[in-house]
Amino acid sequence: MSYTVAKGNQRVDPDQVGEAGKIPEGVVDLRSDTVTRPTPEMRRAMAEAEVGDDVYGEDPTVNRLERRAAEIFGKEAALFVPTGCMGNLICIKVWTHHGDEVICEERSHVNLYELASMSAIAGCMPRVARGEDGILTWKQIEAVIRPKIYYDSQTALVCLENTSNMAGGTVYSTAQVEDICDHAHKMGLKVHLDGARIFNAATALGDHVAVMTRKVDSVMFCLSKGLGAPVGSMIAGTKAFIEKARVYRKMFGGGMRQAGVIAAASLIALEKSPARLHIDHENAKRLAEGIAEIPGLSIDPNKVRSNIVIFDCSKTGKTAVELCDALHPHGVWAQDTALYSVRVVTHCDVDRAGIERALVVLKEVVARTQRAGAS
Ligand code: TLP
Repeated sequence: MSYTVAKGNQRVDPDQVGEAGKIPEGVVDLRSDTVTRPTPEMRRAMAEAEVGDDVYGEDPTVNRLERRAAEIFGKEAALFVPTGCMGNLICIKVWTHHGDEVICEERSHVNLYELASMSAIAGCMPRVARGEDGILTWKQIEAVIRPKIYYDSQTALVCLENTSNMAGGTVYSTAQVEDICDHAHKMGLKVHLDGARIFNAATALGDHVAVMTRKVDSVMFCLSKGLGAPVGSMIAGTKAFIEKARVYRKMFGGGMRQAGVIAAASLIALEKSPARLHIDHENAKRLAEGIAEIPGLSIDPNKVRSNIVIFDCSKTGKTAVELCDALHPHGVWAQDTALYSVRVVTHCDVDRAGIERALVVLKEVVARTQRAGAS
């Protein structure tokens, strides 16, 4: 059996990637906010970064990034990790034992897109619940908690995702998160927050990440998505938690050496990018409103609160892959997320003109596929 990158994901021919890996001129790449390129300021900071061996704790730039992240999140400590997946896995590993269950939303990243690492590596079972628009309530969580009986596997952790990616970037309010934390803690359960896009959630709520994550036991957030850094995520929590997390980071192969080179870009992302995320949200709203007007496509723009737009294309008679393939030659790149679901994500490398162009192309391509279907 051979594995490939899904068609909707890999749109640049790896043998034809241009100079410095640039997306071809004029392409509106809406596949994900992971596609963003470092800004000139980030590249300069990377070139000039002070570095040391981070496995020895000697990289001054990584240390600065970790202190700053902890400070921003109001947590005792933070740890720089290569990816969001590794960050989530480390947190799950710290809070659980083999044989435990982890409660998460059905569409959550830890359940669907982390190659079952919580089972394969941490030895845990995901126990899923379905939340409306990806948002779990305590009632839904409580219903799947295992009784404390010795012949039942035990629930150890609740894992929330804010924003909820595959539910279309929906947002937990701080009150909802805190309600879950209060109840979970009373039952001796820990709460981990996959906050890959926590700054998008903060922008949507007009709240501060330190307030939003006050009660969670650990939080992971990504620097390499909407914040625009080329690589990296952070996890944050108590000092004792981060001490354990550091051990698992090394065990999972994530001990980096002169990582200050990438931490330097991350510091800029952390300080500067949150303030501009509202632009991505406004662009996502415009995109959703435009998509809602295209015959054959369905989305409720009122539900779009951050930078992710997921629409249904079943009425076009085309699958999501077929639609993404049809858009591609016209320079609009989108990603299929289910048979008839297409995801478009706004980010700092797409401006309003790009959004308008994507809408024109989308309208024309859908109309053409429907005409072709009718003839
Ligand atoms: N999300 C990617 C894909 O893996 C789906 C994307 O394009 O959105 N948590 C959440 C909520 C995420 O969306 C992602 C990545 C991760 C964790 C993992 O981050 P990385 O890719 O850095 O391991």
